[in-house]
Amino acid sequence: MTMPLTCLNYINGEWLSAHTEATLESRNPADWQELVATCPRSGAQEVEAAVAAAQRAFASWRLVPAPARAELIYRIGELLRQRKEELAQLMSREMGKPLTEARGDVQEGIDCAFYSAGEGRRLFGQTTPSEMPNKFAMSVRVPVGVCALITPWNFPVAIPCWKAFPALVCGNTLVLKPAEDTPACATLLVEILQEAGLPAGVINLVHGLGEEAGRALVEHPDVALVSFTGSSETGAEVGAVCGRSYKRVCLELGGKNAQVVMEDADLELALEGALWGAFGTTGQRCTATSRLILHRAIKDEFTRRLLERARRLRLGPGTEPETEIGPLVNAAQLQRVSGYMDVAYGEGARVLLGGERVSEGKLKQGYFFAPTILDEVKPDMRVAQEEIFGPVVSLLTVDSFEEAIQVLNGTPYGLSSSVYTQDINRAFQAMRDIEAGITYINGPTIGAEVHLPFGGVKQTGNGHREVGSAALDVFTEWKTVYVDFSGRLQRAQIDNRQE
Ligand code: UN1
Repeated sequence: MTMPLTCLNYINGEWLSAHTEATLESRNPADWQELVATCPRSGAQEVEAAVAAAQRAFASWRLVPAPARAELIYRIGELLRQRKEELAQLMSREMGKPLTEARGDVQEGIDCAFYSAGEGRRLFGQTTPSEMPNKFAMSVRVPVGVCALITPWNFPVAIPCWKAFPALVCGNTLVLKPAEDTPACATLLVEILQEAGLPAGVINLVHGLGEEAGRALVEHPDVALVSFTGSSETGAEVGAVCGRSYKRVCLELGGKNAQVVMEDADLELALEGALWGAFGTTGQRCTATSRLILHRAIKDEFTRRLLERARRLRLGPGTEPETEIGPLVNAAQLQRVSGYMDVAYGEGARVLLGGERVSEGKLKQGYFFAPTILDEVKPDMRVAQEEIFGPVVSLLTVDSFEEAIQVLNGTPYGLSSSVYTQDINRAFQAMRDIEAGITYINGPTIGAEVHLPFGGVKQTGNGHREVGSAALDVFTEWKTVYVDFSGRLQRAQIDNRQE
């Protein structure tokens, strides 16, 4: 067993403990006896220091030319590449995802570094002719200021990276409050940012609970922007606080993503997609497939094959190479997912597979939950409407393509979606009519790439998108500049009108 790590806050270029002695523990969810790390349980005082440091650093960081800021992000990308395996191993121990997936998580961060760094030489604005003679008109992007990044445990490297790198290239300074379940991943990531040579105060790290450190950060008057990924309930609260204090806020919240399988689909392909989408990352992705909407003509055959394959999925610690499904992240999530089984029984759904914790042999000290398939689910049942965030998929039966789209759209969320069909007309109809930020044709609901916008509609978000060039719209303000070189007062809308 490896010695537990002592994670510290990183404020103004220094590693510091909190003012209080209180610490939080990060334990391996595959074996809760193993303490992976401890971190400070920070509060308002640490947040105050971190925001002040970010505020001071902003004065000079915003003036560093964007291509020079980008050089540092390229260096971060290189360092992440060198330390990919170390980060992946730590992630797998700290939050449980299988190593192959943990490597993918770090890779997403690397991709994001190189993509964002490229923006250092773009960050395009616009020029357009003025309506007045001898006058120049343009718009340029300027940084927003101190940004608070509040990130979840399910992508402990990718999500902080995809928020931080575009924000930094744009000239903002940051305070990162990572999830309390993954302080070690966040600490190692910030060490890499430090090693790359980011000036003191440009990135600050404050560990702690959402209710304490997170709340203090969101409420802090010098924070100009909050980028939050988490539950819709917390997101609504974050949004309300930001609304009252005129902060810019970007919310990435829940999902109830569905995969439709039509009667003309390539069933084997749809099956692979369903298994990966529903059970990959133990269903703990906001993009996870939690509903399978099956055309009646293929329902029985598809279900038979799904059961056969899902039954064989190997549960285990993420660090073991043969593991396909890791544990849930903590006791609270185990309780939440188990609780939904009571809901499912109560509503009259049929549990075809799983439905319970698995604790045999070496799994006895872990938060393992069996891959679960619920049948006879009706669109309005809670298990078909609410985000469960575990390896649980609900089967819904439909009689037509129109009904499939209607059922797919019939939840308060709208993140990811998928349709398996060979019919090009249906594919295009789906792309047009599905209410979601992301639609896959003949691919599962998970697997977004970092150079395209990521985010959702309805209660999944508040109109913003992460990554891709869309991230620039989150992390910059437009400044419109008019330069009048006529040497006289020119009144727009008035002096150029004869009538
Ligand atoms: C998330 O679950 O919050 O598309 C992010 C995917 C990943 C990102 C998921 N690339 O599943």
